[in-house]
Amino acid sequence: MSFYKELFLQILLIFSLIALSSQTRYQTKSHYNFVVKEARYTRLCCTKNILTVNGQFPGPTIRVHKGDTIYVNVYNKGKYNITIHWHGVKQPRNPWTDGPEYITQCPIKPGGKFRQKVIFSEEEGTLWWHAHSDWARATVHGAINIYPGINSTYPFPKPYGEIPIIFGEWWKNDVNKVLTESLESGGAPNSSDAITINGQPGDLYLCSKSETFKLRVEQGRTYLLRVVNAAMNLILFFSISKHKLTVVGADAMYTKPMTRDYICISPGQTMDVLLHANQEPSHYYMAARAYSSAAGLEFDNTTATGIVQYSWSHTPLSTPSLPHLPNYNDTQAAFDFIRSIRGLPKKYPHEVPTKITTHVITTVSINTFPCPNGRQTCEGPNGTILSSSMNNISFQTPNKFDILEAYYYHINGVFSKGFPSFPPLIFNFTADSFPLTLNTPKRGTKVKVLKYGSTVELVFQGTNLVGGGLDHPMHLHGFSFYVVGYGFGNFNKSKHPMNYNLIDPPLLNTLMVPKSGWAAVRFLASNPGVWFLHCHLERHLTWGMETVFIVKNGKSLNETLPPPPPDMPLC
Ligand SMILES: *[C@@H]1O[C@H](CO)[C@@H](O)[C@H](O)[C@H]1NC(C)=O
Ligand SMILES: *[C@@H]1O[C@H](CO)[C@@H](O)[C@H](O)[C@H]1NC(C)=O
Ligand SMILES: *[C@@H]1O[C@H](CO)[C@@H](O)[C@H](O)[C@H]1NC(C)=O
Ligand SMILES: *[C@@H]1O[C@H](CO)[C@@H](O)[C@H](O)[C@H]1NC(C)=O
Ligand SMILES: *[C@@H]1O[C@H](CO)[C@@H](O)[C@H](O)[C@H]1NC(C)=O
Ligand SMILES: *[C@@H]1O[C@H](CO)[C@@H](O)[C@H](O)[C@H]1NC(C)=O
Ligand SMILES: *[C@@H]1O[C@H](CO)[C@@H](O)[C@H](O)[C@H]1NC(C)=O
Ligand SMILES: *[C@@H]1O[C@H](CO)[C@@H](O)[C@H](O)[C@H]1NC(C)=O
Ligand SMILES: *[C@@H]1O[C@H](CO)[C@@H](O)[C@H](O)[C@H]1NC(C)=O
Ligand SMILES: *[C@@H]1O[C@H](CO)[C@@H](O)[C@H](O)[C@H]1NC(C)=O
Ligand SMILES: [Cu+2]
Repeated sequence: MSFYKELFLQILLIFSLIALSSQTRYQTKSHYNFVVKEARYTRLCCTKNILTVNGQFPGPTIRVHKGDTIYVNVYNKGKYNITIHWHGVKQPRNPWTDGPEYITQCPIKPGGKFRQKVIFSEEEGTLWWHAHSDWARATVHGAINIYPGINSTYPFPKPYGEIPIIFGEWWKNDVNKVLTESLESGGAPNSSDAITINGQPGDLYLCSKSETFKLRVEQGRTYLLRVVNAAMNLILFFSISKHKLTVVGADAMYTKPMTRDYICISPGQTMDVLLHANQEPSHYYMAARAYSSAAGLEFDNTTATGIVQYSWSHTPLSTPSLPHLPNYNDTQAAFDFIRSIRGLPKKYPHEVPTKITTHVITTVSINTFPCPNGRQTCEGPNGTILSSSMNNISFQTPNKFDILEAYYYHINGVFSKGFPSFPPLIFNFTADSFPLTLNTPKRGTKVKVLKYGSTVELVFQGTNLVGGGLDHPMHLHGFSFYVVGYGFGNFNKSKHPMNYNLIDPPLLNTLMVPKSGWAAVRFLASNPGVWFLHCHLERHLTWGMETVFIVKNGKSLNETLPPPPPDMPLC
């Protein structure tokens, strides 16, 4: 390149940087094209085809301002049925394009297309999108950055840079094979072979070092990490060597700044985290590793790394050291962190429901079905088939038609009402052992119907059935809820509500129900439609740890479900 051309480009760059930094608006788009297709990727010395959006893994980032409405044209150029979900986007009065397969829509078949409207309202911070059919979300996912609205700013000084940190799980084999094999065996699906940070496993895995994710920083600057846990089955600890992490947001709502050595994040959750690059210019490892509380459960026990690389430090003094992470079974460390996240009611006025019209208490359980006569392989514990349930119902997802359209068009036989509001059997949910007869749930497609405007208190009670209990990240579509209480042991409705936090609870869409414990949330049912409620550990979802809330129409037109878009995929 000639000297003058280079000079010209340099000047252009400087001017565009000045323009960018003085700009209060970010670069956003109102229309996106998502082409779902296979692409070849090499990780851990093996090459395989994975399903992607636009050939990218992780997929493209969606950038919007608070309150925007966008359209995403989803083209299915792959071999499988697919749907896309906008995780944590409340989609007021628009369940039609929310995405969960056979819950709100029929899948987009190979060769098909669906134009999905995504309506942002109160969300601000980080969310993500992902496939919501079978296990496709393992590789079909990406971040959503929601910038402050017009004339508004962050509740902290504007960060110098914003970087997505997306955790994933990588299997050497095709994830569809992993799923199919586990359904055929009745046992637990194989653990993943690697954890990834922005698609890369990092230095500690075979053939990965040259592509390790690098975060380049300048000393003295502050960066906003937009952290997404897109892993399938792993709650994760994450930390950066010699640096503190300041959590300022969770699930696209700002939170009271909280500075820690590590974070704990479950599948489905997102966090906005400030990183102050305030150390000696050098290279520092970031690392993510599993938190897995279930006794004896096999899990991916590997460590993903990335590198924080200060500019002007081309020759780091020595190999960087790994940050300290809590032990894989340190429930205390996980919950000390999770329970400390608080809302910011002064800046973002809270309206925590205080008069509750609808109480729902539901167990979340791992279960087993006895081996049916004639079946060859039952590799669950003691020759059973693994399952899971809420209030002892293992949810059977319809496979011919979706619940939302069945509800809207009054089509019988797709779902039934009457999801129980309380556990059908009261026992010591968190005992050390149980009669075997408690292990087997019922099968059903039961939904809970809520009146428009009801104020709901929903308590999740973990049980220790089959395997002694573990944590469950429960996710609700269409709403954010206030997490008003957590506890270990059995929930006691005359005792525990007295200690609820109604002052500054965090407003989340995914919460972690502690191992051998419970968690309570409250929300206002003001979004008519059909909304999925499920564990975000993919294998639990596969086994039936889910249900559906149907919120009926309110009185006025603005509280009523509008008709579906004309191009709803057909079954
Ligand atoms: C933003 O600020 C400008 C200038 O003060 C004002 O004209 C405009 O109405 C504001 N917009 C909104 C949405 O508040
Ligand atoms: C699952 O793991 C077993 C044991 O390591 C292995 O034989 C099998 O091929 C794996 N299945 C898949 C689909 O990767
Ligand atoms: C995890 O892996 C480390 C070695 O990498 C090993 O020392 C430790 O025992 C493993 N833990 C579990 C629970 O498998
Ligand atoms: C965690 O695991 C270690 C060994 O891997 C064990 O020594 C320790 O007791 C466990 N802690 C808890 C809380 O289960
Ligand atoms: C396995 O099944 C046998 C016979 O049904 C039963 O006696 C035993 O308690 C079971 N063990 C477990 C761990 O479920
Ligand atoms: C339930 O079981 C646990 C574990 O054995 C025990 O600590 C607790 O006291 C029991 N609770 C009740 C109400 O019996
Ligand atoms: C679930 O329902 C089945 C079938 O009615 C029953 O056998 C089992 O004991 C129930 N389990 C629990 C935990 O309620
Ligand atoms: C619930 O708490 C109340 C008040 O502390 C207590 O009297 C009652 O025994 C508890 N119920 C159970 C089932 O533990
Ligand atoms: C709908 O409109 C009515 C009357 O105009 C108003 O009272 C109500 O708050 C509105 N509801 C929503 C959800 O905007
Ligand atoms: C894809 O979706 C269609 C429509 O619901 C369904 O009939 C078909 O069985 C699905 N294919 C697979 C492989 O699940
Ligand atoms: Cu779960």
